[in-house]
Amino acid sequence: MIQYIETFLLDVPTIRPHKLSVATMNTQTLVLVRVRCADGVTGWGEATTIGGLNYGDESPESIKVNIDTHIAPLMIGMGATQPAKAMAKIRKIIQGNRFAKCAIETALLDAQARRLNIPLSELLGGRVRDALPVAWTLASGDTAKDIAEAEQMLDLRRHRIFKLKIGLRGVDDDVAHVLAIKRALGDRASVRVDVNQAWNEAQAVRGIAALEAGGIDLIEQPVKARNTGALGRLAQRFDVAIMADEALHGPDDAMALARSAAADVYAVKITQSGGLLPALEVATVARLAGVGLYGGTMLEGGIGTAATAHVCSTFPELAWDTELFGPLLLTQEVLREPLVYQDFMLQVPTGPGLGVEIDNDKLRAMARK
Ligand code: MUC
Ligand code: MG
Repeated sequence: MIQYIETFLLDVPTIRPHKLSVATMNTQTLVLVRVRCADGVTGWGEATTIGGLNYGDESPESIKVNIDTHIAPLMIGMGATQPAKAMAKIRKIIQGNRFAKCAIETALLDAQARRLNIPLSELLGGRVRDALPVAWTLASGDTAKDIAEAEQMLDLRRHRIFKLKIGLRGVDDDVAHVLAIKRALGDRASVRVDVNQAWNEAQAVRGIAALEAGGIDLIEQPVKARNTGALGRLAQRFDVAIMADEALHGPDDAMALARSAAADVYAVKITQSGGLLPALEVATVARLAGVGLYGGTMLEGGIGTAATAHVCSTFPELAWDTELFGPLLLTQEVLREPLVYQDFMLQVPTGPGLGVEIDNDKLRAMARK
């Protein structure tokens, strides 16, 4: 039985300012959820947003207050050993709040996998891979700094896929910035861009043509999320792969985008999908529609990153790798042992549940008072 649900907000400084078209992040706020069950098992979940309400329609504070006030009271007393049943009830009663639902579902699945003494991936159907290639986002806002950062990541053998955040400056300035980085890195790295919806269709046509000619591999969410018509026209017009990110809020969007052939690749995010089980559905729609998969992040800390890693480890195809670097952007760690990044990959944890443990002393020190 679910006995007790607690939520925590942790404000963690980033290692450097992280500049997106919608926000500059100097801290990331982690929302952690602890679910305690009557049989003594505890599960953890996490949700993060980007720049408060700059990126999406949930904030860390709204996630916490909606769990505390509306979701947790419904769940107390429910059977803890049937996470899918509990979540079906929550999804029926609670509208929206995908991020809050994701955090809760993660905690329930973590608890159940711990109870069964298996890694979470095995509860989700079983992993087909033990390590995931991880992209790094270059978003210092400065071309020379970004090149130096990329060189350092290559030297450390931590990343050889780089995603550049653009859309804050004019199209020509952004293209010059991206192509300078691509020229410096050459064939040693895959260089991709995330426009975070900043371009209109005409700007996108101009920008993507130049980026494609310069050897860029992937263009993420160039136009507004709801302008899926333009996204589809761009996907058809260009050879370079076009990825849907903000346009994708779960299985229904995955299906609608597939029907209109609006994207070549989906960024699968557990929070944007509304949980791990809906994220698996997004991936299934993509597979059936011939859309490529990419393991996306909302810059989560260790809990949310581990959860996404377990989900992605079950994908038969993961053509575009992942960007599960969230914990590496943060200056502090709330886990007892950090996730392992080596040889350009994140190791999918092998212990029971999420396979990571919260350090309670660190949690106490880091939690917002
Ligand atoms: C996004 O839009 O993809 C992912 C990586 C990063 O730097 O920002 C996020 C959000
Ligand atoms: Mg994106």
